[in-house]
Amino acid sequence: MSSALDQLLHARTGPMTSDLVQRPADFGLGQIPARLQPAATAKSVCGFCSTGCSLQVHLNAAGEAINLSPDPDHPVNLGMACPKGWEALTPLAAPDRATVPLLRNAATGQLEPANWSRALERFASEFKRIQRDHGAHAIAFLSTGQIVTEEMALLGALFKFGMGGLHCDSNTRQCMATSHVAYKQSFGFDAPPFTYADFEESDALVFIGANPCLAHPIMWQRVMRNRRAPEIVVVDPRRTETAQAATLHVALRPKSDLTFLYGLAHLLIARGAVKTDFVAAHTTGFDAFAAFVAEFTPDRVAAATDVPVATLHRLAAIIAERERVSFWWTMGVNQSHEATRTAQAIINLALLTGNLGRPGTGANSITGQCNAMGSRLFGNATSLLGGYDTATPAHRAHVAGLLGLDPALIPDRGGYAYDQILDAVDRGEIKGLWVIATNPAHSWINQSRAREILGKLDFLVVQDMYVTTETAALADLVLPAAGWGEKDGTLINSERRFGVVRKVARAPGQALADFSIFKLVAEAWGCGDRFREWSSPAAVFQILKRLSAGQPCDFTGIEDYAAIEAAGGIQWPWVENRSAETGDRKRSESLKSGFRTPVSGLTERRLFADGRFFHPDGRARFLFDPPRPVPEPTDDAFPFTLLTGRGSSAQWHTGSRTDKSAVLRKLAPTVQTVEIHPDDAAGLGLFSGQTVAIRSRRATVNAVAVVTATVQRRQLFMPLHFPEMNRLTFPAFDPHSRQPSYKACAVAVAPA
Ligand SMILES: Nc1nc2c(c(=O)[nH]1)N[C@H]1C(S)=C(S)[C@@H](COP(=O)(O)OP(=O)(O)OC[C@H]3O[C@@H](n4cnc5c(=O)[nH]c(N)nc54)[C@H](O)[C@@H]3O)O[C@H]1N2
Ligand SMILES: Nc1nc2c(c(=O)[nH]1)N[C@H]1C(S)=C(S)[C@@H](COP(=O)(O)OP(=O)(O)OC[C@H]3O[C@@H](n4cnc5c(=O)[nH]c(N)nc54)[C@H](O)[C@@H]3O)O[C@H]1N2
Ligand code: SF4
Ligand SMILES: [Mo]
Repeated sequence: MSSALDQLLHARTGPMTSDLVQRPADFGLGQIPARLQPAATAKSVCGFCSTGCSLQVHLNAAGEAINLSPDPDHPVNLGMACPKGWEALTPLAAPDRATVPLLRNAATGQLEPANWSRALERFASEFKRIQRDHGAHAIAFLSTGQIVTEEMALLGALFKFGMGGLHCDSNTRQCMATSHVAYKQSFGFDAPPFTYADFEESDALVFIGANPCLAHPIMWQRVMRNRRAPEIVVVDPRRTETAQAATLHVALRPKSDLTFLYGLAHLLIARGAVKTDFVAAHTTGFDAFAAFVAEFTPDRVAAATDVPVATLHRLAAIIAERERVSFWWTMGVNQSHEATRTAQAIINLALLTGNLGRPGTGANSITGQCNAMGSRLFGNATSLLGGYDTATPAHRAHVAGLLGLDPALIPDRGGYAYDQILDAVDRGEIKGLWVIATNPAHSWINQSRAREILGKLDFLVVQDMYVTTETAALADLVLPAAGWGEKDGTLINSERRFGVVRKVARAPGQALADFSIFKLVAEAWGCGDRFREWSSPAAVFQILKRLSAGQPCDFTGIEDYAAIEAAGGIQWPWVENRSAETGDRKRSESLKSGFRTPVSGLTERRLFADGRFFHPDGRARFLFDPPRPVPEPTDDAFPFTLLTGRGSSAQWHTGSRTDKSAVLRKLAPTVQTVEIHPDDAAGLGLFSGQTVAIRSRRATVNAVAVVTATVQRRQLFMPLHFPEMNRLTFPAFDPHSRQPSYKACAVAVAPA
């Protein structure tokens, strides 16, 4: 173990990615100091959002990043990047980076520096003591959609097959659990069907609960390249940046989407817009669905959603008459008390109109974090590695066989979801928690209770790039992690595309890649032997290929990282022996012409072109349930609905990375704001710039008022990027996905 540690710490000063780097001709920049002279360029996929933009990182002769620029020749971003991408290197140099392990001194209550050996020894001894005293499942982890796939897979495998744990989840629960469950139930596998070319090839794009102008700016640029004069429909209670750019904005009542979507299905069926051939050949359950939506008459739907009957008809006409209709959804759908059925109501619209598997169509969930898709496939939280089912003995045996493990090591049931893990901590059932690359003491719902619960743990380990996060402040042990740009591995973007991230900078002090930390924990635990083959991210990539073989996500045709880079990323599935039919020629033609053209091959592919879904009968399912009332309706005491979400393209979640950039700080408010309608502001005597108090049944939080008609009357909007905000939110969850309903609770507002 100490020799493994020595090797790792020593390797930190070893070679970077220089072997993979292209050496351009001399730049002729003789006056510039050597360490700032560009000597070479590496490519790396951006580590913020799920778009997966490719960045060119310019390196000095030592192989260290000097600066970066968007990759001009990449099928995802076509030479563009948003402010976060341009600033991706800046957060690495922040002064609050975690540089050594920190252990809380029981006597003083302070976090104090410790060496890695002592930190790892404490980690193992505390977690083992907890297991001895309270049972094997009294430890848990909460992880992320923001580390590389190889790290996610190693973490899940180590925890379950090495440490004997069961309960683990990630921030993907806050974000993508709904899409995961909705696709799995409807299509038979968690499979977003689209490719980004679909943004450019639609005749109508319907965005539901999504604000891509701000949350996915480069995807939005792809929409702007659409030359088919598309209808752009935005379904969002707020008049967002995206809604302002739309041809039709449907400002529905918050959390009335399910009724609204059933109302659209009703109208489409009434108009005879059902693609009966497609429905008959490729789906089941349509008749029951048609009978169910018969009751969702326009008058009833209008009353329940505040959407005028004429608007319902107009949107139904757009969907019925346009040849290629694509539906896109994000957090306005996924974060709801009835999120899974809402996502499936969108899927149902695409199924009944036959808008799947063709260019410019699809029921398309846009993911959020850079590797949300990796965590959905290889996080090991909700399903076994590669999308296998934990409860099926044959699947467990298969996975164990592929990993060379005793099948008895593989748990025979799924563990708790995120909220259930916290409840178990509250009850005293879980005593040890390991938090990796997420900041629950800011981002989890109903924050006052969340922080209280974290305080009940016997031992909290936080593995992060920074020592200053709200969660690190509560930790008993902080493990210093390398971040994006300081390690290698793959990310999977929203359109199922693998991209490679490269080590282009050295992590500060003794910070280590999460991969190395997991390996060291395995050694400290005494289960390192089970993970000998998991020797490097590149080696794990080969294991993951094996796990994917024969699954819908099969990517056995991708040779290695270099093949991914050469192709500009590769979408799953990409099956062995098909690598020869590359789309390379078409790709360069379409890039040259300045337009994307529908391509099939290595560069871009969509799913379900053959109409075969992943259920054993090959058919997609129509799934539905009656809408339910919102969990916390407004009343006289709390008359406003509080909406929450992204506030600017320059801010990322809890701000731990983006707040470190002076450029990004200039592009966004640096204090908590709240948006309020002019009529409400006038009625309450509030004005822009004034500090107001937002009160819910759980807490009161101050914010600076922004008076604007982008929110409707009796609605407020607060960005999630400031730590107090989630003290207001009401803990409601979707029953199928257990995703929190962050976007609706009842509040009051008054001058502070
Ligand atoms: N700049 C930036 N970009 C990001 C992120 C970031 O933090 N900063 N985070 C990334 C991540 S992880 C994610 S998941 C994505 C999220 O991306 P989005 O989902 O697009 O962002 P949000 O602002 O959370 O929510 C989208 C919209 O849902 C609306 N909404 C609220 N309630 C309802 C409702 O009941 N019905 C409907 N139809 N709409 C509703 C909100 O008004 C909001 O405009 O962004 C990713 N991109
Ligand atoms: N009210 C409200 N709350 C929300 C939402 C909302 O819309 N409204 N959205 C929810 C959604 S969709 C999401 S995804 C969550 C996000 O919530 P979080 O995951 O809590 O937010 P981040 O700020 O992205 O936290 C990531 C952490 O990982 C660290 N980190 C970054 N890279 C690495 C790495 O390589 N290794 C390690 N070890 N650490 C690293 C960062 O420093 C940071 O502390 O927030 C959710 N919370
Ligand atoms: S759009 Fe997303 S992936 Fe692209 S540069 Fe911005 S944050 Fe990075
Ligand atoms: Mo997210």
